[in-house]
Amino acid sequence: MEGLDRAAVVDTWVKKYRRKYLRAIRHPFILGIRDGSVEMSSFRRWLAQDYLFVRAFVPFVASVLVKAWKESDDNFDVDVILAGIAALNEEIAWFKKEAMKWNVILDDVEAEKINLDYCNFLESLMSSEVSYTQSVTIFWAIEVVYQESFAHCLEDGSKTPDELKDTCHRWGSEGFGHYCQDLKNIANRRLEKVSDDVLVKTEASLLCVLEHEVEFWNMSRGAN
Ligand code: HMH
Repeated sequence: MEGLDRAAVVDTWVKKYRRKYLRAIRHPFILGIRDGSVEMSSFRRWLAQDYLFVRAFVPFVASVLVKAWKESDDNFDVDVILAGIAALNEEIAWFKKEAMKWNVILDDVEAEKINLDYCNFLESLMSSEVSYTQSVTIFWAIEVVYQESFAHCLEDGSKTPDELKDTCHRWGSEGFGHYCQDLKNIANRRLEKVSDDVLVKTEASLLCVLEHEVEFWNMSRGAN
């Protein structure tokens, strides 16, 4: 019974924190993309800042890969994370191309404080003191916020402008959805077996991700 109870820890957290989760995946910035009302200056700010975020996200994901290699009993984990790193390589190239389309000079962009705070949080999780289970759960959470957000902009009834669709497909596509599902399955499999201490830490850091994501959208929108 206990196995059954804890089989889907991540899902119980998403339910428990539904309101916070919705705030991250249905933010006014995303709703503005979906209904076409987003300011182009906001979109350009998001693009530039997210490029810097992704550059910092890569070493974090690399740290998750190292932990998977050391701690995981399933080769599948390394395969999924490695595919994630490969996708991030492609994503960085995409940002450079997209930035040209929007006349954003990436080399001139400085990270805003909210972005730096998020990147520092990621860096704190790169420590070898942080367990693989916690890291991979956080990795899933960061990816799924974008997946759910941008998929919403592609659903029936959305009025996403054509020039923003490429961005939405990057994270809102079915393929990215499957990848997030793989990460979620890994997180759930690991969380089933860990100590209460790791569970408590992971739950707390999951909430931090949701808060950082909301702040990141606020910053992009220019609400700060
Ligand atoms: C801020 N969160 C932020 N940027 C991203 N690119 C992702 C999540 C998903 O990759």
